[in-house]
Amino acid sequence: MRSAFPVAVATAALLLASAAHAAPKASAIEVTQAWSRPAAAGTNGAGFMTLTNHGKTADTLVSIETKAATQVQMHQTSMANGIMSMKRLETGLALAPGQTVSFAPGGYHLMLIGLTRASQAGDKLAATLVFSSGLRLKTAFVVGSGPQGAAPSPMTMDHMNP
Ligand SMILES: [Cu+2]
Repeated sequence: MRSAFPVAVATAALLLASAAHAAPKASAIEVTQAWSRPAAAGTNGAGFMTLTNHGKTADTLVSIETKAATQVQMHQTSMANGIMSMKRLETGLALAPGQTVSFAPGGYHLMLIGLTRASQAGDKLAATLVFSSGLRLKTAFVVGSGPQGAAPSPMTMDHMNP
């Protein structure tokens, strides 16, 4: 039975392929309330959202991919002695099991550096959140849907003079 080996190999390949294409299991990380502010093309925008880790293992948001900006960085705004400053989260943002982290004005935010086009209220900036586990979470930042609606962003101006 010379054919037994090739058949076994083919079956194994098939099993691997079906595993890879299995319906994506419900993601352990949930992203909610993703929003941004209206901004002009070429300027820097900010993205906000809430992340919840429903899983049993820690994961880290390591990068954000989007066609809406030339680069996306994770920043943290902090206030010390009345002076606001921002620092880049170089190693990403870790989420412990059960932890919820909000990106919100005055705290964590995504810097959308070099917006590729103007965005106005109602637009959706599609993005993919990439985690250290390999999880890729698609989301959309809805422009003008945040707590301050379509109000202009004082933070955007801060970002022009980092
Ligand atoms: Cu920033």
